[in-house]
Amino acid sequence: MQIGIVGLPKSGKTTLFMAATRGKVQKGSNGELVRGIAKIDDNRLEKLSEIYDSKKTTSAEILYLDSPPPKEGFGKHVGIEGNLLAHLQGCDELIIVVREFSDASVPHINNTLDPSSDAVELLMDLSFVDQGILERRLTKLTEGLKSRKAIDKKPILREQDLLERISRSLNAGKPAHEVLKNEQETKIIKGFGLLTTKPLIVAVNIDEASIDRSTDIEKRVSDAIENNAKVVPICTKLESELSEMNTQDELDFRNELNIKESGINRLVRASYDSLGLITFFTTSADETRAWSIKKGTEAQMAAGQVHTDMQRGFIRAEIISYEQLIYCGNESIARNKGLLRQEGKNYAMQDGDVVKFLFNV
Ligand SMILES: Nc1nc2c(ncn2[C@@H]2O[C@H](COP(=O)(O)OP(=O)(O)OP(=O)(O)O)[C@@H](O)[C@H]2O)c(=O)[nH]1
Ligand SMILES: [Mg+2]
Repeated sequence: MQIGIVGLPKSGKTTLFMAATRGKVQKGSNGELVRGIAKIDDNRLEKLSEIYDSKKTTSAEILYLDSPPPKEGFGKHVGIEGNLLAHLQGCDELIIVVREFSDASVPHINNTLDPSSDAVELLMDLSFVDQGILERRLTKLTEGLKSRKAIDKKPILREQDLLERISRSLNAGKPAHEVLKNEQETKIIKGFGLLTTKPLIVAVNIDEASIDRSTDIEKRVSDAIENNAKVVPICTKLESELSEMNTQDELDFRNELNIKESGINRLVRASYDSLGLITFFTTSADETRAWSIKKGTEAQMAAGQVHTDMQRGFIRAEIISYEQLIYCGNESIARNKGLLRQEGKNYAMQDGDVVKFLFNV
């Protein structure tokens, strides 16, 4: 899974990116965007690792991509195009960063401070890109229609109708994904890389002083956008400072500031939800590890995440839910109680499943 970060210049994209990835980033070569891996915090992982006395504990991960500052320097808002567009098209989700923090030393591109209107502007940028893609495709389809026999025109006309509906919806400020009625329509537009078919999150980069008003700010921005994107207020500067501390200092600091949950965790959770992801665990004395997969993924496909051999030679999966395992205290008690289920290749994995894949290659 990869998530692209977009936003107006100096909105705090890189600060959010550095906080989410705790600075573990790779500089992109050849005009590639900067990439970084965010580890997904999950309390369950440590507990499982203790039960199995694992040597190593590995979190699930999400890849973030940071949009670069405009080549021309600050001052002109350049749209989404070229390399940036190509990278964003390859993302599973986009995060739009809008600025609420005020800082005289960091100018705002529009000389305003209005996260709602910035969010609307960014959503319009995404729609504009999609309109361009649709227009080019519609022109091609019209050309194609001229040379076809009536019988061959049907699929083209169906596609044309769909693209025109999407285009009208975009004009009304609504994202492409709201138009799609069934699997078939989703399939037709799959290869086009429309940005507004992707789940969107609006991260409002707030001042530390605004933390108490988070709920208000969230509601205001949510109301302003004609989009069901999830809005997450987050103080990126503070989060980025906290992410550089060791775990105990970070915890003490959060308690002092009365911030119960890290903003980055809330953001990652929002991503998880909008991408429809769940977590399953594999455990052994060597390693306890969390994996993220789409809700509804079948056991054999899930096995493929761990190792292709496990998918190829899949026999069955031995599964217990995290809650049941914790309740029992360890695996042998759970086994004696008959709580380890044997599931076949079509079993739909559930969040919190602790799994052993049995396979034969
Ligand atoms: N006071 C304050 N400054 C912030 C906050 N968030 C970011 N900044 C500062 O704003 C400046 C721009 O932040 P960046 O994260 O680089 O913004 P960006 O969107 O990546 O900017 P470009 O890549 O240049 O478009 C930096 O100097 C940050 O330290 C905040 O919440 N409060
Ligand atoms: Mg930046």
